[in-house]
Amino acid sequence: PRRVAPHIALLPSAGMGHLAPFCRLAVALSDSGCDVSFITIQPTVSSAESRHVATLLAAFPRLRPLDFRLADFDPSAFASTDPFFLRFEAIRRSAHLLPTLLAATSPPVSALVVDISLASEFLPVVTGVGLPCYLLFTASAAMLSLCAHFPAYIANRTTAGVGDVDIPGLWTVPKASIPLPLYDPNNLFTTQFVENGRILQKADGILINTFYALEQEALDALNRGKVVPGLPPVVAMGPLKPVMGCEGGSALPWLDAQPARSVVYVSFGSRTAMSVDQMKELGSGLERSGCRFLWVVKSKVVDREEEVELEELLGEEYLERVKERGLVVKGWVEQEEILRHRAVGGFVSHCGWNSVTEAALHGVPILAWPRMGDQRVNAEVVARGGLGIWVKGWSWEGEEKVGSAEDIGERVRELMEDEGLRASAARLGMEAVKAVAVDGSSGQGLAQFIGKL
Ligand code: BUP
Repeated sequence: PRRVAPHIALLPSAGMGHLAPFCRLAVALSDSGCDVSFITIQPTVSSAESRHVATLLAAFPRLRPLDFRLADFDPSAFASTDPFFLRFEAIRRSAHLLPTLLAATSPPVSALVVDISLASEFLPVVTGVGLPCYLLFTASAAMLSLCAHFPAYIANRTTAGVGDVDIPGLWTVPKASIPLPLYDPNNLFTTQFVENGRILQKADGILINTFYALEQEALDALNRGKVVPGLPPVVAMGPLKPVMGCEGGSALPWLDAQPARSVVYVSFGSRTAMSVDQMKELGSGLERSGCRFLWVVKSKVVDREEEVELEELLGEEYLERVKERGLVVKGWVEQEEILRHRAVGGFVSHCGWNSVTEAALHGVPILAWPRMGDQRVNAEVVARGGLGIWVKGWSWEGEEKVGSAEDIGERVRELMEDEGLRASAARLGMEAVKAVAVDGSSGQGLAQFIGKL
């Protein structure tokens, strides 16, 4: 009998860091012959997300959009919470509405892939209607190890609060690298994180956007039952290939005019705001480095609130002084096109996991400046994996202290001049390309996942 293509529904969560890997997975599955439904939730928190979804669906009309209307949610009980975490909660509390949405699809859905941040609420609902439920973990395998071990850590700790966390089979994550919200057991994010960590064992599989050459140790520890016994298969599929080109090519003509590998690209991701003081110090560090630079500036957590002009943030004089060597832009750029560009030779990054995987895919060395959340855990992966350098003293969430302009300038020069680092990042880039080929470890991971359905 002719085999029918599986129909896979994908449920992403809030924030570009969560949305981007789902878009990539959707296209990879569809390219492999699967029928794909892409669950969307409107309005999105950031405008970057809504533009991204619109572009995806326009570029790939074979993906079926499924509009998920959330239940009413009153965020007032969580006054100072991050807007993205609040949206996670709103989606989580709408889990009971999913079966009705799925019931309306034709052909019937054969499996769900759900974002890790939604796991503990959606997994029981999905398996309750008899469907296989896979999770997509949107950060590093090292971070997945922390997530899987954290419930046991909390249950067995002898002192209140959080200290260094020794992950069985991997390494010790020092207290300073633990995401800040996890220090507080009553934080909304902590509750979600612990509940999601507890339910991992019940999933049919855990998909992850990483690859063996970068995270062999963590992937082996997870799959050999060292981190937690009884985990389902953890399937590395990365680096998932970026899928588009939406807009914002404004930096490209400038890049085209620069010599090969002469430009350092500077970005702290879509949701990490920087204080004005910190930004000025960074600006002056970039100037001191003497290197050419392309710097994407962001001063608000949610892009819809971004109002201040660059001149106001950095001063007209600064912009005038650096204009021969530096392009400073506000708003969205097409990061993947930039990292792929021959003029780019280094990346000062907050180490959001998508950024790390994009740099790895193109063999661009990273100077890690993690600022919050999982980013220090990811920065450790970058440093251990030979993809970059990490200066541990620079400021972190809630810290006023800044990396000094002098120090930043020196480290940026080091990033751009260290031949050994350039070679090891390039090697990793070649490994990444091999991994995602049809017969590579990640290509095989994807094929096996589809095969099971
Ligand atoms: Br900013 C920016 N252009 O201008 P991360 C980001 N991106 O293409 P984050 C652009 O958004 P979390 C821009 O290439 C990556 O795919 C970038 O994801 C793209 O960090 C994505 O790197 C950003 O994971 O999310 O946004 O801080 O904190 O959830 O990891």
